Amino acid sequence: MERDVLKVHHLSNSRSQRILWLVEELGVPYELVKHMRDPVTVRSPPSLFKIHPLGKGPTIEHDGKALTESGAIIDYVTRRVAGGKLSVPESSPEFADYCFWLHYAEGSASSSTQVMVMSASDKPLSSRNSCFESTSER
Ligand SMILES: N[C@@H](CCC(=O)N[C@@H](CS)C(=O)NCC(=O)O)C(=O)O
Repeated sequence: MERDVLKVHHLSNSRSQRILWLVEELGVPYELVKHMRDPVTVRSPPSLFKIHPLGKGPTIEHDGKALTESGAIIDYVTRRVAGGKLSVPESSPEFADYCFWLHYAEGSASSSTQVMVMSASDKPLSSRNSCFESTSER
């Protein structure tokens, strides 16, 4: 069965940069769709909500399905699109560590990191361009 080309929905100044990095490292063919944050609210534009009801970056589309959440996207793309490249098979002794790091990033690590990032700037949240702006100022 012929499969769709992977479509990567990239939101400006966001975590979806990591998925672009991933697909470049994997060397898989993909189509890039760019979405710009709303300049006033800094939220995702309506175009991203049309792809998935959460309207988050990153989101991908593949084989007629939209998938969001970076850990899930990394797992899906490495296994299903890249045939296991950069992934770890279940039979490997490193599989448990692989699962831990893949989910720790957006689980426990992300929430505490965001608190630090958000409190590291004197600018009010409403005047920042992205969740990364406070780190790039320093
Ligand atoms: N845990 C999610 C977080 C997704 C997320 O919050 N993305 C942010 C960008 S870093 C976003 O879409 N913000 C725009 C909005 O929520 O309107 C993931 O890892 O994909």
